Amino acid sequence: MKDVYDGTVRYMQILDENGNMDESLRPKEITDVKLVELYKAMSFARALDAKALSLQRQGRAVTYAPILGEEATQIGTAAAMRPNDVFVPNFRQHGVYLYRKASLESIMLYWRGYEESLKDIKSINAFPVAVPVSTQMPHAAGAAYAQKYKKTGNAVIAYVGDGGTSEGDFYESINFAGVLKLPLVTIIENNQWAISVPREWQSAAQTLAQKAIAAGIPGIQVDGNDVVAVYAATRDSVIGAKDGPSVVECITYRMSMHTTADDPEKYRPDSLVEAWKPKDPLLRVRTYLARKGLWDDKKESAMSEEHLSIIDEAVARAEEFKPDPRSMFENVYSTMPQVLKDEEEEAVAEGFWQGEVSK
Ligand SMILES: Cc1ncc(C[n+]2csc(CCOP(=O)(O)OP(=O)(O)O)c2C)c(N)n1
Ligand SMILES: [Mg+2]
Repeated sequence: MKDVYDGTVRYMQILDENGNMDESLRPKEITDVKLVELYKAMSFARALDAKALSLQRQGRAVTYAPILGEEATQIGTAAAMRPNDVFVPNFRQHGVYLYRKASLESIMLYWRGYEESLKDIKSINAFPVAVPVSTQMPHAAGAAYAQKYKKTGNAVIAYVGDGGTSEGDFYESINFAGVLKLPLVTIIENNQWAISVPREWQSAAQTLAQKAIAAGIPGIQVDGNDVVAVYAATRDSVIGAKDGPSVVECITYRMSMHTTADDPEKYRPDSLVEAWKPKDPLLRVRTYLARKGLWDDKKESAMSEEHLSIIDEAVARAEEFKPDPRSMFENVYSTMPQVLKDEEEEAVAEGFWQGEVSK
């Protein structure tokens, strides 16, 4: 008998819960000034989250998937992408859309249920939201194949949840990418829950990053609440994508509900959430910046005010939007069946949705 494979998975943290930075691991481009920018971006994502949740509760959004607690995973990975890299989300990456400069109004329209939402994402090299779990992964692998075939030099950064890593689509995609050495970076946003299914019921594997080993590609685990480590790991993967794919597992925590259709109190004791509060991704950056004299309460309240006014303005625009009922019939069939044509005609004639049709 002999060993034929000897694998390890490494875990990286750079900025700890108490705001202490491991300078030896800190990427040089993450200056203190950059850290202020990342802090602001995470704070903006959090402000939007609170607003969207409250709009949904008032019946002003159809549904919403909160990202509370996952801001460092989203902003850190987004910041590590290059302008022409392709971003493939599942359904929880509004923070990434925001950092990549999708319009806020367009994001709000998505959660208001309009087909016209997220139209601007082509210009930022992003894919649309994919609700069927892990179905974005084969698309991402295909997009990575296209990048390689066309020799663009771009990477494709795809997101999948801890739950999504149990799907065949996930394995097939990283396997395909491994064999063909595609520029695919897979971010596992491990928030410890797949609706009501906890991480320990998801897989007996000790880490989700080790799934990369089976595909013959590198996998790393990072503190997903540490924006510096998330950035560093993703940046390494993005740069390494010219030689092949990799997996970055970000260990974070879903502090809120799965979506507004869910009540976590039915299956998750509060004590579990409490235990993660000291690991908050914003808190540690603020502690670090405050210690360096770069942040204080005055700056915090000025920033919050500015963020709220930007958000309120975008919400107002989204609420004024008049949807075209034809939009929900388009882009499904090349030749629409008669029954749908009839429904479309009826919807238009009745001025379905807010009683108005845009011309
Ligand atoms: C193929 C498929 N099965 C089931 C569902 C219902 N569903 C929506 S999200 C979700 C859990 C996803 O968990 P995870 O991948 O960890 O992502 P998270 O929601 O935590 O971000 C499930 C089961 C779905 N959308 N698609
Ligand atoms: Mg999850």
